[in-house]
Amino acid sequence: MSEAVQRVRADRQWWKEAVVYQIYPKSFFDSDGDGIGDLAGITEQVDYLDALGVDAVWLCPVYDSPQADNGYDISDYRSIFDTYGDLADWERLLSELHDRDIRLVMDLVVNHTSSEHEWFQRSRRREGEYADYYHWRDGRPAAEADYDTDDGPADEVAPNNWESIFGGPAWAYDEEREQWYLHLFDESQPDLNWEHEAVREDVYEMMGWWLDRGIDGFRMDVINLVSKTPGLPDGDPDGGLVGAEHFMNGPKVHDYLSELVAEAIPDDDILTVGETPGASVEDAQRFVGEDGLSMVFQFEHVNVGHEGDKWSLEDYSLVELKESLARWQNGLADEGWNSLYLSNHDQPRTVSRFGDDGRYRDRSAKLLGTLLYTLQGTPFVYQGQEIGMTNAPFESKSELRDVESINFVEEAIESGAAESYEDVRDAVETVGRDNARTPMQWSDDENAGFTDGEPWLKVNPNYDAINVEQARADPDSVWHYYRELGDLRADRDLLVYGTFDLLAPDDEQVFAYTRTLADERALVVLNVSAQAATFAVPDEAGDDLELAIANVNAPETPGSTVELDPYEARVYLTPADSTDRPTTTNSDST
Ligand code: TEU
Repeated sequence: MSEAVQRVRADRQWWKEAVVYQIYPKSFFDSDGDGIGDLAGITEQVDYLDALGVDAVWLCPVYDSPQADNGYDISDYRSIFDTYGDLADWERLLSELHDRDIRLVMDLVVNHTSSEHEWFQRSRRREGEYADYYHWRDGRPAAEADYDTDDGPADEVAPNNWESIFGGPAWAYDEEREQWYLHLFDESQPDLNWEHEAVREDVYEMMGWWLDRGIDGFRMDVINLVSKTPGLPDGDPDGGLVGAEHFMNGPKVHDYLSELVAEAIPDDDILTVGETPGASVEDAQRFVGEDGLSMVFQFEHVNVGHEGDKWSLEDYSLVELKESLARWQNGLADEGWNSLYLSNHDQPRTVSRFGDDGRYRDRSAKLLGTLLYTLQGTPFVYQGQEIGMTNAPFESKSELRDVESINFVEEAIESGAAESYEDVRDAVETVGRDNARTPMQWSDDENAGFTDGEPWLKVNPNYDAINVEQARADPDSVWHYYRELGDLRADRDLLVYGTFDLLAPDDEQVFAYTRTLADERALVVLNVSAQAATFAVPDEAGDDLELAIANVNAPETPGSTVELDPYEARVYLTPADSTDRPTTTNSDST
């Protein structure tokens, strides 16, 4: 047995071989007709998840919350938001998932709480140890500051010039405590003071409470923001998000993360995926190395084309995207493990962002699925991605629900950068988070079969053509293609543990790479453009490659030159033993 296969055997982990399905509970399935998804609704759809072949579910926050940020503002970590149900509903979901060998990963939001959380209420009243549970500071005399805040007492401004990720100052004044508190997100999401040991102990105890109830892991919200530079000094006013150098990957972030893993994670069978905006490969090597996380969500590839400004999105350069993904593939090949995602509840829909949600929606959705399932790492599929759901039209500001997008529109109009919503509508429809949050499209029934009530957020009007019922009835659909990709990946360690090598890095149309495990090889060729493309198969791709899956009718063997139609995707594999799957061609209807 080769050394490579021995290493695979040694490094096996369920979460490396798993496909994880992300559920945004508010938009998945409404079981009681109030227009809002709920836990019983997810439980009703567990057979759907099983049929799709997912191995784990990442459940976005379902905890008690005033929902200022749709649950990422938690007021009680040990109870369920009543509109979603109760703990009994949650336990039923867990057991139904486990009965189908589907694991459950909960969202851990501990960089901040809701301002309605008991900890914050006691902190603003300076009650005992809670007094220091958050970052409280006196204001700065306005005369001494080169920035302004329209909150707080006259002649006083916020303690420093940091900006919130949701826009505006990162500080709010609290009348009861007569001090300012830090909030890197909405002002109803005060940041916890991780310097305070009692805070960390409370967090670890809470994590233990959920682990005792049988969960299989945590997705950790903005976990690399928990350490701030002591003294909370001003940020570089010209540095993009002002202050980020003092709260992204802060001085003690590795101390806190390795302590969290040591104190709260019993063993590495528990999946821990840290969301780490602004993390580099080198940061990630420490997060998944010495700190002990299973993996992280990095943002480089989803920021390609943004040039540092969330709301301006140019057509992305494939060469840039390939360079970034290849650097992470190679950067974490030996040290740790990659997470793989192309969208989530904060990002535009995959096919609208990286593919073509018009003429080539079906084919490009399959191509992006091929990329997600054949890179090295754990694929995360966001609800609706498996049927090729797209971004949605938002005709007016009143249709928006996302605090970040609403803030953006209001600030643009207040600052005069925009005269009306129309001036920023394109930006909202291209990158706004509500795109990802429109209700799941189950059928062409009213409200896409999501609810019998009035949906909390509009349903994408294209649900009559794009929905689960239609997709499952069509063997050539994106849904069935995702299903087959899952089977292929489950069948071949090569696609899980094989090393990654990028081919033709400067090709502006074709994304091609090999995966290698001992003497087994895979060749993946993707034409990520709406024009035909030619790809010369290099010798190192080797011969005896056979077609394993493609999104158009493709030749059984690659030959020396591959002629690719627009958004054509092919995966060739060297024969493995009897477990190798017969060729599957999921020819499209373009
Ligand atoms: O997101 C953190 C984060 O990076 C996002 O705010 C992202 O930068 C932005 O939305 C992109 O538009 C996490 C959660 O995923 C997000 O839903 C929460 O709003 C946020 O943290 C605060 O908890």
